[in-house]
Amino acid sequence: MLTIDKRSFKRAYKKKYLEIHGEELSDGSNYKKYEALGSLVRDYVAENWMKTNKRYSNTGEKQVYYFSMEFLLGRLLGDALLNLGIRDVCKEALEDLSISLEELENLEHDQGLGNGGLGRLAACFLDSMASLNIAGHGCGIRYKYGFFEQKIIDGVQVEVSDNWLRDGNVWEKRKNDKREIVKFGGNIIEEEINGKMKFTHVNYEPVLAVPYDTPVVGYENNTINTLRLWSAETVNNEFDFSSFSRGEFLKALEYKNSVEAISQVLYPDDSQYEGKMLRLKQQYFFVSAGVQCIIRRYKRHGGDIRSLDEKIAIHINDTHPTLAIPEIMRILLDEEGLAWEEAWRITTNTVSYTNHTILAEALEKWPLDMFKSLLPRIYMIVEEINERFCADLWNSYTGQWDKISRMAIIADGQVRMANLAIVGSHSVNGVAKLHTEILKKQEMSDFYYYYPNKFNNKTNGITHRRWLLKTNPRLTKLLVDTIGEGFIKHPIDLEAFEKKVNDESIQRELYNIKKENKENLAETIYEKNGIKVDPNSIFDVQIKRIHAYKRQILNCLRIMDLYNKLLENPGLDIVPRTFIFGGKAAPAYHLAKKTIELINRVAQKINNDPRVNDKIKVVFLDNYNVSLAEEIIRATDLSEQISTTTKEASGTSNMKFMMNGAVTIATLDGANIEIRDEVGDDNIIIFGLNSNEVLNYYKNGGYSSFDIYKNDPRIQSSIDDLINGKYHFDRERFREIYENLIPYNDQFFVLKDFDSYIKAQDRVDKLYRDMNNWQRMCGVNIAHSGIFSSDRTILQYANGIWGAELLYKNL
Ligand code: 26Q
Repeated sequence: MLTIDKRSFKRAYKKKYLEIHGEELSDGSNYKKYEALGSLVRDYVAENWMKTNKRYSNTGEKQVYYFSMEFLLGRLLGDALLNLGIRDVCKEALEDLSISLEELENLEHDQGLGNGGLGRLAACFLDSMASLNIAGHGCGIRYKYGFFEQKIIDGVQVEVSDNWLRDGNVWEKRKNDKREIVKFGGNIIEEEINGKMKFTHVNYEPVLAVPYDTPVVGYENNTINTLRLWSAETVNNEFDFSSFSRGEFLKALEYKNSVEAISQVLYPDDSQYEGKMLRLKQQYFFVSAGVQCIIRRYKRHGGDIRSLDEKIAIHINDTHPTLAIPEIMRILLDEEGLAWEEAWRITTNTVSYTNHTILAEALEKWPLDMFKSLLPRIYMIVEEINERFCADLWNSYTGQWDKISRMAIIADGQVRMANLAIVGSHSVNGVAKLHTEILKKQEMSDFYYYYPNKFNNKTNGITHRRWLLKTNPRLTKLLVDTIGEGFIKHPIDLEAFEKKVNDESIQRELYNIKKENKENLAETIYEKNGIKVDPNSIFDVQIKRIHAYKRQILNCLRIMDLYNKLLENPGLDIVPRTFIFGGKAAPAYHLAKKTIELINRVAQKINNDPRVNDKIKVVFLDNYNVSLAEEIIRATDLSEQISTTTKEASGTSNMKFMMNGAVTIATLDGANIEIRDEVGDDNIIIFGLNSNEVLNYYKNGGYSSFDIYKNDPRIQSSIDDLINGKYHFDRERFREIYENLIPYNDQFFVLKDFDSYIKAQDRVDKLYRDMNNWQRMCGVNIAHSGIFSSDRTILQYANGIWGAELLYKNL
């Protein structure tokens, strides 16, 4: 922990300001003040960063590398100040200088190198690894453009590029001396030398991978780990001036652009299979650079290549980095000269894999010819892995062609990344109990029966440092005042709060804290959307990627239904509600974009109808990202977790909401099940089909949305409102949504769950009227949220998968 007093902080800050801007502090803009503060904090971090790296070299402790296409970090300044333990000093010192720390913090551009849950999980895991003193580092891509910025124009999502590096990035450090070369295309020459095969890669296109390192600050423990993100450059970065004289400069420029394209953009797509060559290039690019650099460092410190797996763990975040498996094999075979069997043992012991989705569309498969021409040597290795694996399968399942072809890594002209990830790793985990059970019993059952010991569950978690301490200082203070500081290092100790939740004065405090947070959010809503919302109404929130399986449509239909009821019966006694939505749709995902438009149209209609305005309002907040999530989550009364059961692998916002004292309305899907088990049925509102019912419908059919539509006049009128011009003069505008629900028979059981959802919402209305009991429920949720700290999750990964010793225990 850094000790620094206010006076020396002020002195250092003024000096820093002068140093980087060449002018006096009082003259500068807030952004310049932010830059100086960021730069000073980075200086504070630098020494411990170096010491941590030294410690890792000296102790030889196992190094864990978390490979991920996405890291959704959000802003870093507040996090760093909190974890360094200097936030209060810094805040007070800046106040003396008439500077507001919050204002500076809000100027930082979100680091949005991720789509959603998977990317944010990676960020939470980095924070927990550093805070638990685990030598765990991130490896990914430094996208020049992050996840697109969303604007809503006329109710419609418009995507704008996220040029997050435009004003510089104080946190990253370019490391020229740690560059790697990644080879694409070309041919492989095979020769036999002294009875051994030798493979030489020729005519390839070399791409330079340049690392940029970002410090990951552990909580008050002096540990600073590293997130290493790779950027693609041409090997000869300078312009070849001779090409000018030959008039070939356009070609040279084209080449430069094509190389740099590799780290240009994050694919804004977390649902559909995108068969883009560029994405395959991105995957091999960062995985190859990462693996080469890990092995180089390991050898530099005298490590024996034969015991690599004892000192290195590589974790792959979904299948996106699966090429790490053949890449390690390539280095062990071709560069280290190991025999296949030994290389395979080392590789599989090193790699572990997490699956994050059971949506079939999201399973990655690559066309063989693309794979072969882009990665010729890697393809040969994958082919051999497949041949050996299929031969083993043949021994166990002789004659069972169907099973063998289902399990094969290469089949139907494609390379199946999930199969490669399972075969080439020693551990496969799901991210919540139900999800893991579905993987074992359904999606991956062939593999589960073949490798029962590889499969395990690691229920997701979130870092309570960002999502409670940083996000909700008011609630944190109440918790510290009532149960002491222990929970900060041991979040499970939040349980002590349960004893206090029947205390009326605590209930009142919880109410007041939520009220203040709601007032702040109401201001933001007014600034962003010009809508006045009542902080006394129930803040009912659904924020997440827009996707059919997450069922924003169910929520929206229920609002349309409530609106109809209020028009029919203006005296209807309901607790006023503000429905808040946020989330981005993949640009090519038509239905999701229509959903956004529908919500905005419904909002427009309802918000402008004075007949219902003292009862309901609807708000769609644009450009949902980590920073906006922080503001919304601490101000939420009701957390909507209403996915079609079996479809949401875990969900993590559900955990953030409960930790901030929201009550959840949920289906028994993903980690909602574990949340229910923790808080008990009285403190969560559950509705809808259970997993067996859903699986049964998928397997045996028997569901007809039309029957429900026909027999329930209430549902019928809301559905008809989609196409009768009520929400858009162009009646065709929302036909796609209508068709998904009725003629296409509602794949996600929106109509089936509708009635039970309405009843659950009526229960919410009743419960909210008893404010003491509601706050008691909120308190129980907070008290039971400690288990969902990612510290718990990371300890389970460290002990159960990585075998990472906790040399510097901080528990
Ligand atoms: C695949 C191919 C081509 C282009 C993009 C993709 C792609 C990109 C991102 C596929 C999937 C993703 C991201 C998936 C994701 O975020 N899954 C979520 O992971 C969370 C953390 O485990 C879970 O809590 C969520 O339930 C799960 O949806």
